[in-house]
Amino acid sequence: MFTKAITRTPCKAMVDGLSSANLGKPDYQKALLQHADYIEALKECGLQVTELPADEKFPDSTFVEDVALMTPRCAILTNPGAPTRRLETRSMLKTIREFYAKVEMIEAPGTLEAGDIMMVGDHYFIGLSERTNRAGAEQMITILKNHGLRGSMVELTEVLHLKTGLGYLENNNLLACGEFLSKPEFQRYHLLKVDPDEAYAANSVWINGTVLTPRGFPKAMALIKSAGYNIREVDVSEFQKLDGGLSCLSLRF
Ligand code: CIR
Repeated sequence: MFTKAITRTPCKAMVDGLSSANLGKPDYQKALLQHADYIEALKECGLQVTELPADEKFPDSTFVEDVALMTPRCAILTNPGAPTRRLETRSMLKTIREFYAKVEMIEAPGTLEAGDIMMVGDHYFIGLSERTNRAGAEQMITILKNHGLRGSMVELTEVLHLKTGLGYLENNNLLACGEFLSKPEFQRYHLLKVDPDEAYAANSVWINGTVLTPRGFPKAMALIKSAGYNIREVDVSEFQKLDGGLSCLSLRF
């Protein structure tokens, strides 16, 4: 069960955030409303939410998931692979120290963004992507080991982050699409196969028994419902325009 979450209000500069989506620029006012509803959904799932203020220096800073990994034993500050995001970690360090006595760090030449990490119990799958390199993943595995946890690497080629195409919903249920459907390491799970035309919904998030799903993906919603979950839809269209999914908008721990 999770009890807490950290979010950061989107900044006006988000309209210039990194993107490969080709969906146009986000509407800032709409993004603020969607973000407020996202926080509401986290609270409905029982989380106490720490809301950090907008930081205009970093257009992508609302995607807090990428700059830290929160485990039950320690927190790990990452070293984002995107140069424009690297210094987002500075202010996050101060925040996570309020919650964790133990804070570890990923250091250059290692790069890692925690959108590339999926937790399954005490095992952490780490995607090797354009943002997370082998040195970063190796450092993370060593840190996890030192805290009695485990990690392994997964090569990815089609999507930005590991969790762009995967979402672990607990109880052995794994939402997956595209390149992840055929990977041997995921065959031991009950795969909930997301249609390619609804791939964005593979980034749905389990929080204390409820699954947060993006609005507008009816087939994926039916699939998740059929596995027995309560669903809370959240409209995150403005964040999708920046390649960001539901999980990216919070740190949950
Ligand atoms: C970026 O490219 O870094 C942001 N525009 C989106 C980050 C999304 N984060 C995630 O998938 N964990």
